[in-house]
Amino acid sequence: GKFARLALHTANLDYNGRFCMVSAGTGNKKALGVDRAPNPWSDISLADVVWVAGSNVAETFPITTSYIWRARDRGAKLIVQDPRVVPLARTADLFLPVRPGTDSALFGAVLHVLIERDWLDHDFIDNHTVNFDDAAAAVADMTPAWAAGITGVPAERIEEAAELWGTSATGMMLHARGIEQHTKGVDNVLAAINLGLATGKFGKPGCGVSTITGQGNGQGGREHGHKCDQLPGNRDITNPEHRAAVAKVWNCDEADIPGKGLPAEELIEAIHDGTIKGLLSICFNPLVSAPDSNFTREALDKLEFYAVIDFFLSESAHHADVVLPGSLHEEDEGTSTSGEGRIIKINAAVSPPGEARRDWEILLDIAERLGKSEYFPYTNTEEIFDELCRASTGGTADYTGATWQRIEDEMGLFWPIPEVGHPGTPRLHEGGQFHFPDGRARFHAVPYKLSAEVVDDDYPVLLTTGRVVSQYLSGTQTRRIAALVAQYPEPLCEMHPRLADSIGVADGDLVTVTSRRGTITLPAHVVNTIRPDTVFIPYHWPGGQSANQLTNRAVDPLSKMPEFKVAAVRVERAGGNAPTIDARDMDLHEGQL
Ligand SMILES: Nc1nc2c(c(=O)[nH]1)N[C@H]1C(S)=C(S)[C@@H](COP(=O)(O)OP(=O)(O)OC[C@H]3O[C@@H](n4cnc5c(=O)[nH]c(N)nc54)[C@H](O)[C@@H]3O)O[C@H]1N2
Ligand SMILES: Nc1nc2c(c(=O)[nH]1)N[C@H]1C(S)=C(S)[C@@H](COP(=O)(O)OP(=O)(O)OC[C@H]3O[C@@H](n4cnc5c(=O)[nH]c(N)nc54)[C@H](O)[C@@H]3O)O[C@H]1N2
Ligand SMILES: [Mo]
Repeated sequence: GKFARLALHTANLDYNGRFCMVSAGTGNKKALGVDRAPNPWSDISLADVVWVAGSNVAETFPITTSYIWRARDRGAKLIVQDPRVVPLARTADLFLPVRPGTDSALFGAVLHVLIERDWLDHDFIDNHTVNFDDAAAAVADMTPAWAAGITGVPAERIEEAAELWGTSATGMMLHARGIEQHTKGVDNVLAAINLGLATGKFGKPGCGVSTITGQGNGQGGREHGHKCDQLPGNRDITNPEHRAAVAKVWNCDEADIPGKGLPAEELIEAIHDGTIKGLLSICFNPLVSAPDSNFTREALDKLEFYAVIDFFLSESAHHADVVLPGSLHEEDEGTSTSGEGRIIKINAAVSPPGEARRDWEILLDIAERLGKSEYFPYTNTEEIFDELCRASTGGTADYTGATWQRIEDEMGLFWPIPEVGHPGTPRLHEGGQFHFPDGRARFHAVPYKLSAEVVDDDYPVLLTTGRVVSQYLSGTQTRRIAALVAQYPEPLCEMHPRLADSIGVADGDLVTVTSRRGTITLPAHVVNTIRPDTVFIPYHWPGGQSANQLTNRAVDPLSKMPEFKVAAVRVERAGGNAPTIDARDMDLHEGQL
């Protein structure tokens, strides 16, 4: 962040979490005043009910899953909300087979039932929150019967979810990209938090509504100024006091820090329309990971100058003028902040090979060539960390008391750590204290909205995208590892037998999937663990195998998160005379999923 602002002097810096957990971050700040998981993961094991909404935890967060098993060992109930019977759902007490893009209707109906049955924590609502009445008014008409029509989840299961959540003394809800990567991702998160606030499930052991952050340092990245609107300590780049505090530590004039820049998808659009002509990217493979990849490719081709820092020649790097070989995390030393808000230390195991350099050394060298070395006087990464801690002092993500020695000795430290010697803060909101001047959390009224794209005669099937266990993100690393490629060598189009029958394909047959933006051909994977009106395609592959040829660039108005989890598509048998089908008629039959 400091390099972009002071060495390149650009406002236009953003981070790949813009495609990952920004909807959760925005929702958390609006409702709780702070963007961090409210609990350490050890709280998951203490919950009497665990509700997993839009996360395939067993495949994407195997370590987090073990905390859920510990809760199960104590007898905790498990609710899973997903259009697919993901591995964790096989053992759930209650499965909510939600139609992609309709989670806020489901959460709204659960709040409706909680109110109707008075499964509320009135003391908590009265003393620690505001705006309950607005939230309640917004769900007055959201009956389970109404929500069943929208979500495809039977009304009785919605009632059962409300009962499990509303009558359990403790409960944790965990959500990830399934509810967040939507044009109403922030709404979904706010609707989920409403359920925690209504039942007083914050600030106590075994209680919380929490996002499961994605990438290793996804949390740290969004705290310390990689975002277009942020400065270290989770500070706001448009706030004069915040700017002045950071300028003091950076030893620059406040006016030298540029203002708010464009978020990632708008950056790609500004490149496409010619407003931005140069790009430096580090740890980013937008040709595979950004929505609407044909549009992204056109944008990259229009750049007058493109430099990439990566350890592999990624698909995006093929479009670069200059590629600077950077480092793997095994080759570098520093801290990373986990999804729990725990700062951990990563130690180098090996040195970068050949002409590769450590990422931070590359940035420092570029700063020097630009004549800005006065701002980057570091001789090692510990000095960078110490400065970052000072810059965070007084911010929400306050690292003041963190040192490398303590992080090593104490197996990580949870922020805020506002003074030297402070023990850190594993659980937030204890005593019902939230990060607002009045200390109260905010309920939000969440009306139900449609996704940016809805199914119609031409594109009658819902597409959702995500991950498989053996591949990682844009695949630059895992597509090179034979044992992982052997497990899942190419993307498959997961579909229900009823959809497969209606288009005349069997498991393994090639299907062509077409959206308004692109078309790809891939084998069908016929499974009875997905809603019949939905297909799922993992996104780890480039080019003609890329799910992002199909996805939509529409973003959430507040978080600027693209809608990776819903697009309207046509699915046909490849090459053949495709029978016409209407998956809108393919709702669940009683007893399915
Ligand atoms: N093996 C592996 N692990 C990973 C990664 C990886 O690439 N590979 N990536 C890491 C990163 S950066 C991230 S962000 C996380 C992501 O972790 P997750 O969010 O768990 O993974 P996804 O597969 O993106 O999506 C989760 C689930 O959302 C469901 N879903 C789709 N649409 C909807 C919807 O509208 N509503 C609901 N309720 N559910 C829906 C999908 O069926 C899917 O099962 O995983 C991390 N861990
Ligand atoms: N359709 C669809 N698209 C999605 C998603 C989805 O669910 N569906 N999920 C989104 C999510 S949650 C995420 S997080 C993004 C991820 O999107 P990206 O961040 O673009 O993908 P990555 O594969 O993590 O990494 C990008 C590049 O960084 C390089 N790299 C990794 N580590 C380092 C390092 O330490 N130093 C350097 N210099 N380079 C490094 C890798 O080789 C790779 O080329 O994708 C998003 N895109
Ligand atoms: Mo992510």
